[in-house]
Formats: sequence, C-alpha cells, structure tokens
Amino acid sequence: MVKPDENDKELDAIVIGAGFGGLYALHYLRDHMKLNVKGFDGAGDVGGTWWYNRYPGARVDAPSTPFYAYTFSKELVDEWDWSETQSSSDQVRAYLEHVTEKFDLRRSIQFDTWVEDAAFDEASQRWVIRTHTGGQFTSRFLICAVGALFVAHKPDYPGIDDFAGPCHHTGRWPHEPVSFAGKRVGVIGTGSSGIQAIPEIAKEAAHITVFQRTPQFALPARNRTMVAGETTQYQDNWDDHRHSMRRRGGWPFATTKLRASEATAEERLARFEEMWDLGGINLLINSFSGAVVDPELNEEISEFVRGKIRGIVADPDVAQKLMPDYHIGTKRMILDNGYFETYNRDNVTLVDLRQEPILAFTATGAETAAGEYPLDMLVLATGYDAVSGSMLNLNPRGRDGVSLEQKWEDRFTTNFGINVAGFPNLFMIHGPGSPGVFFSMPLGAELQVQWIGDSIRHLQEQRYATIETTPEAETAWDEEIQQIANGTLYPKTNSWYLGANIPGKPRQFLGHLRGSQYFDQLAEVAEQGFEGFVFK
Ligand code: N01
Repeated sequence: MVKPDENDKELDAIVIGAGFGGLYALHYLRDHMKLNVKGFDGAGDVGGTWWYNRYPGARVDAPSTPFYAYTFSKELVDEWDWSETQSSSDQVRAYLEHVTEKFDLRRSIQFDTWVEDAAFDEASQRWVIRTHTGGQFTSRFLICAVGALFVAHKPDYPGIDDFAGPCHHTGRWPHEPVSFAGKRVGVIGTGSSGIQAIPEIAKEAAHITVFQRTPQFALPARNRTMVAGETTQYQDNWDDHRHSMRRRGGWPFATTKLRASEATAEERLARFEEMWDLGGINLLINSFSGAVVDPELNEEISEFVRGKIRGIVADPDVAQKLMPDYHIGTKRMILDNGYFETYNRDNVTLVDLRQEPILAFTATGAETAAGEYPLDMLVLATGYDAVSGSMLNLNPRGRDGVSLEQKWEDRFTTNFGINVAGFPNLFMIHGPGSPGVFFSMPLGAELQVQWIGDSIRHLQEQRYATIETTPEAETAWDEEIQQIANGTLYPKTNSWYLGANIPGKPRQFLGHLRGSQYFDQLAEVAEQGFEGFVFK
C-alpha cells in the first residue's frame, strides 16, 4: 500500500475519517482545490462505518443504485454496476476501495492512526493534532468526517464483563469469520443491525435467544439481484436522476401525493398490500402522503403491519411479544430479510425484557427476572451514541481552550451541522443538525463538502484567516431543526434520533428532516456571502 509522507507535518487541511464523507472531502480538497491535505483513520483501510460493520446480514437498507453511492463523477457511475438492489457490507467496501484506487486517495491517508487530540492554536491560527502514534501535525482547516454511527453503545448490565464466551458488538465485528455452529448465542437488541443479523445467526447456531426491549416494526426489504438494463437506465439518464436526488433531499424517487382521506378503507388496504409486496420503505412513504405526520394514517399503517406480523409468526404468544406499539417510521425504519419468519424456527427463543428484565450476566449466561439463559456467545446489537458521539470522542478544543464537551454539555449546537461557534475552521460532515442520517447520504456529504470548499475559497479570496459561525446563527438553526421535527410524530418515540438510547444524553432532535430545503439553504448562504458566519 502506498503510504503518505509522514514528514509532511504542515498541511492546508486534515481530514479525519475515511468513510464516504472523508474520502470525498479528501478528493475534493486535494484534487479540485489543490490544497495540501492528509487524511487519518484509526481503521486499517477505507470504509468508515463499513470497515467495522461486518456482522452476518449487514447490508444497505436502501437502494444502492442510484441512492447509496457517490453522484459527483459520471465516469464512476458508468463504470460501477451494483449486483444487488441493496448491497452487502462487502460490496460497499469493494466500491469504496474502487473509488480509493480510481482517485488515488490512499497515498494521502494514514491508516491505523487515531487522532487523539485536536486543538486550535490562536497564535498561529492553525489546528494542531496529535495521533496515538506520537505524531503531531498542523493544518489551517480540520474536516471531521468521523461518522454519525460510530461510537458503539454497550449496555452496562451487572456482570456483563464477566461473561466468559466471545462477545461481539455488531458495530465492531471481527474481521475473521465468526462461527456460530453448535453455539447457544444470545443477541441483545432488535434495531436495524439486530434484525439483519438474527435470521443469519439462527441459520447456523444451535440456539439463539433474542433479548428484546422494544418490539420493532420492520418491512420486507425484498433485496434481489439487479436485472439487465436496471443500472444502465440510471447511467443513461444520470443528469435527470442526480437533479431529482438534489430536489428530493437525496432520496431519488418520487413519493406519492395520494391522500388517505380521499380513499375508502378498502382502497387504502389494497394500497397497503401493493406497497408491502413492492417492499422496502414503500409502505411508509408511498401508500399515502404524510404517514409520519398524520397520526390516523400512521396508526392504520401500523395496524396493517401488526396484522402481517401476526400472519407470519406461527406462535400467537411470540407474535404478541413482537407487537410494536409506537408510531411506525418514527424509529429508523427497518428493512428485514426474513426476520419475523425466523421466530418459526425451533432453535429461536424470544425474551421480552419488558416482562422479564435482565438482572445480571454470569460467566455462562444471562439471568432475567423469570429465569436463566445459558449462552456460549453474546452479540450486542445495541446501537450507537449517534451523531454527536464521535465528535465528542474526538473532543476538539477551540478558542480559549474550550472543549467541545464543555460547549455541548447541555445541547449539541451547530450551524448547518457543519460548524460550531468557537471552533474556527473546523468543519463536520453529518454533524448534529444535518439531514445525512435520514435520506441524504451520500449526496448530503458531497454537498456539505462542496459547501466547505466554497467557504474556504471565499476565505482565501478575501484573505481571511478563519471562518466561524455565530452563537445567534446556532440558536436559530437549533430552533429550525426542532420546529420541523415537532411538526411530525418523530419526537413522540424514544430513538437515537433524539438521543434517547443513551442514558444521560441531552434530548434534542439530532437531524434535519427536510433534505431538499437544507440543500437550498446551503446553496443560498454560500451565494449570499455566508450570512451567519464570521470571517476574521
Ligand atoms: O442500533 P439501534 P442499530 N438492553 O439503536 C436495544 C444504521 N444501520 O445498530 O429500541 C436491551 O437502532 C434497543 O432497544 P430500544 C441505521 O440508521 C444501518 O440496530 O432502545 N436492549 C434496540 O432494539 C440504524 O438505525 C444499516 O428499546 C437495548 C437496539 O438495541 C442505526 O444504524 C444497518 C439496550 C439498538 O438499535 C443503528 O442501528 C444497520 C439495553 N441496555 C444499522 N440498549 C444499513 O443497512 C439498546 N438496546 C444501512
């Protein structure tokens, strides 16, 4: 592997993270803007979250073509054909490796290197970063592409560290194959990761015990092999598709304008059936408009899915434990590949933690209020300290030595999810207040990077040293995010969107729900001289 020049210590820009956002930032700043850029990643190669998420069944829960791929290079679009509608983790990594080769990115990235410290030096107006290997580097601009879903959340049940068997978090999966053969496997967590992993583990394990805290809605993914002509259809009409994604906040397909109130109960049911058969998130977004805004429509769809679960799961007691009781879609919508069917297998036990909470773990298993579950292996599918967690993990220090942890003690304030007042020349990709974690990824990352490039260009042309948002602009941005979220059903449900999955985390809605509006605002602010940002 070509290694970057370790002696190159004084840089124009440092990019932390080599996932979708970081790789594009490196390419854009280095190759378009001709800056001297170096990237760092603690992982051994490119991939970001996909470097770590190798658990069985890990795959994108949205269409890879044209959604979950870069849009910036038509040549790249033309030369890469996804083989399945929803790519596996391996395929996404292969794609990112291809991108890395194509744009010759490896020579600028130092892998296996954690950035341990980042501090703004007032005297030189530069960021000084230190790595765990003892390296020190300085740069004018610091781009944090550290991942919205990176800091693994591990439950703190008494005795969990005493469990003697292997214990793997889905977000930190080993690179060597993990064998479940002959093992009694316990899985905690039934979010996207757990629901993808459980059917695959059940096929191999002697027994699998699923510890469920909240029953979840999941829709059939209906992943399949791409058919001839499907990819070329996007490639041939690429400009239209890209434009359409830009207009729809990253999501490439038109969503329905049909109104539930104008259809009869029979017509609505027929439509739900049609969308269920189509698969993916169609039932939620294409049955009728407003499913995460209108409580009645939401309940009708929720009840329809509950009926499907009852129809799939043979044992009525197990089906009852699986009944979700929140508004469908207000936790991240999960797509499954045979999840509910898995409960019809003889080697699967569902433990409802609402009825029998876990009391403790021992070396050989779990003890709940109702009994003991002997286990040989534990899988933690318990999610992430999402969106803010990875920035706090880095914990940069801005002006006057104030750390991000101090600044974000009560609230994760940002402007555009990109910059924080008091942290000049520091830019985040998919920071709190971005649309990225909803439907805007990776296009959202591309547009954020291009905006960062525009702001650096402006700074250079006007011969300024720093750019930084104002506290007033941060407050206004926060209010806008919360106002949009409060117009929906999302805040009514405990989820990582609200920080509710992490004990003690401040509660606030963490993402911008209107991607297209966000993209327009980004463009407007750049065109109108960066209102809300101060150049010095
Ligand atoms: O994490 P989650 P995830 N005791 O937070 C439970 C993306 N993703 O890794 O609902 C017992 O969603 C928790 O229960 P509850 C996607 O954006 C994408 O699954 O909080 N249980 C829940 O069931 C997704 O949303 C893909 O009550 C505990 C689960 O653990 C995001 O990553 C694939 C517990 C955590 O669910 C996170 O998904 C996978 C405890 N102490 C993930 N603590 C793609 O395909 C937590 N839980 C792109």
